[in-house]
Amino acid sequence: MKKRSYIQYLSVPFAVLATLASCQNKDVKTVVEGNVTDQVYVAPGEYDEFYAFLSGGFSGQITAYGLPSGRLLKEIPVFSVYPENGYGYSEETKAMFNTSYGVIPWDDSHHIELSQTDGEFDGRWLFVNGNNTPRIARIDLTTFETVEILEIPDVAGLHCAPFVTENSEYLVSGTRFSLPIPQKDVPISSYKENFTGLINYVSVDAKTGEMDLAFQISMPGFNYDLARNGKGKSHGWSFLTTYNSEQAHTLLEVNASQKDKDLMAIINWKKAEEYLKQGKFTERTTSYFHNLIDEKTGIAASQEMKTTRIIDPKECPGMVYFIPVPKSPHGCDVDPSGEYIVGNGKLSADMSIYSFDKLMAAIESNDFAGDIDGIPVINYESGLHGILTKPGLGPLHTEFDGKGFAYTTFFISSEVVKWNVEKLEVVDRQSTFYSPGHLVIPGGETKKPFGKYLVAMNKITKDRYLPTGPELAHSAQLFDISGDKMKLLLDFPTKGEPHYAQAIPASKIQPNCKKFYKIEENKHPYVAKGEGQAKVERKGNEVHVYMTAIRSHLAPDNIEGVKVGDKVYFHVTNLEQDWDVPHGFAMQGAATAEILIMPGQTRTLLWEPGSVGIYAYYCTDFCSALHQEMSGYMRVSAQDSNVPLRWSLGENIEDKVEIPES
Ligand SMILES: [Cu+2]
Repeated sequence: MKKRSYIQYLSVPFAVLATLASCQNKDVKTVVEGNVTDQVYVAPGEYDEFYAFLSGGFSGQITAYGLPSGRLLKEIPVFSVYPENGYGYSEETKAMFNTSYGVIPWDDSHHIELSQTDGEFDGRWLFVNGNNTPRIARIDLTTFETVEILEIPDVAGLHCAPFVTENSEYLVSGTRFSLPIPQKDVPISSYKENFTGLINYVSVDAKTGEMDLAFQISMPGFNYDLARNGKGKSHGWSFLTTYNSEQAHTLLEVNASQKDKDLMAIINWKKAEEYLKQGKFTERTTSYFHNLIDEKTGIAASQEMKTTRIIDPKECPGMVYFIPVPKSPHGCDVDPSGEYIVGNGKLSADMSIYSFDKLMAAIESNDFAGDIDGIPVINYESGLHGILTKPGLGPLHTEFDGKGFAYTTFFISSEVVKWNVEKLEVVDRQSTFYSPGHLVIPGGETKKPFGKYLVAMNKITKDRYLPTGPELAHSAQLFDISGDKMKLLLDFPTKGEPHYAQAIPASKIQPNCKKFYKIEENKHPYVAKGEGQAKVERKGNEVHVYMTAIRSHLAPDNIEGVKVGDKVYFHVTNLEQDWDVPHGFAMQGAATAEILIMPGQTRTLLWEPGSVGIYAYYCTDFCSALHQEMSGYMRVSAQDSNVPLRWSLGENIEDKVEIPES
């Protein structure tokens, strides 16, 4: 296949492309040189060296892979309901999808951010943004479960999120689409007068990881695209790329491509903290939801938040600056030293690399080319470390190897280019298959990258895998970057659109991984901590079944006295205290398929029987040789029947005492 045909799909002006170097269309079969099997083969019984977390894009999830094998380890449901374990269906997790727009059981997950301490991954939490309904989620890396989701108010398309600061003080995000704030019914053509962009700072509790919207900064109505925070000498600063500085509101592919350059926003968040302390903010009434799982009960609860604090740069000098950046920028990446910031334009032949020291000197000496809405614009040349000229077509994202080199993906010319950050020289290029978006080097955005592997996440995979109808799997490609030249090692298919990823040494997560929940610490209100506590209770038309699961039976396994019109809550506690022994629970005719209950955990399935009869329930996770026998029956009677409420296990239900209705 001809890679250049992709150009036809893109709306990049041809004149721009024609002047640029074209890629070599290498023969696919000869790209892998020599035998690289040894480098990616992880023998049975051995572990991978790294965990890689890939966002699922439009699947709303995250997938964990092992590197270098590319083996899929787990799918972690985040913003979308998940049939495998009942996330979003179980009564405990339903509240995770509450938002100011109602229950939203779907989203588009984009950027993975691992928590950091002193500029290095600490293996505690994983953060990811929901792009469509603006949200940020936190995953606990001891359990690989989503434990918190915070909505971000008054923004749209939260693509620019959730970028972590050096000690996880904040997660920084910016609105992709500016909006009227507060929302109002205005002509779209009044964009320039009525639309505002917000940059949001979510604080992270250093002990618990709990998130809180600390403040928002009101900005001109541009599109905020991507960000990184400073590290080392630039700690305390955030860098965000923005496009559509034309403030167009229609046919952006043309109308937001008018000017020669766009802008990078530079924010001193320590200064913002000072202004916050001085009370220089406006408190705004709005609505957004904070959903948090209680560690002791395992139950999510939602809180509607009603105020937010907005800081206006016009009233807070020294807090926000702009500098021109090549047209339609995407990536905005800070090198491990914190000195260099890579800004690149998708529509530019060159990449601009900024120097933090020079930016600070320019600010110090008021070296400005004017201002936009009271925000000073630093003179382009004054902030530049230099320009990397014509490295490829359509530069997107850059990561670093910790040895002085940067690696940038080129979407249009389908390649990864390695270049020397100090000298601004290209030193190597490798084709990808095809059209890479993000790339990741384990630790590549931290102070200490593990410059051994690079994974390119490609948008198109034509001809790489066996065809699967009109849709093909997206692709991750693993490169060895330990030597002077990059070496392609492996392709592996991914779930959804692997938007961004981060990878961390397994040694930082593996020792802390939880094996089971301690049953004595289970504070769920409907827990049954042993079969002696299994029971059925009626409260009006609600029936609560306190059920236990242990190899190889469910208790109780005979239940009578349930009526049509009841709401039956199966609270199933998995009594196992052993690693990797979940039990499942499914009820015939239930509107949701099943729940999966981890050892020591309680999960609840709601079932509303619609007609009389005998219904079977069973364990869905093949847990023992007698798994098929792990089942039970429920008898459902007419609404006006007088069948008593009874339950049993291992004895005739007729011998059980009748329970009077309460
Ligand atoms: Cu089972």
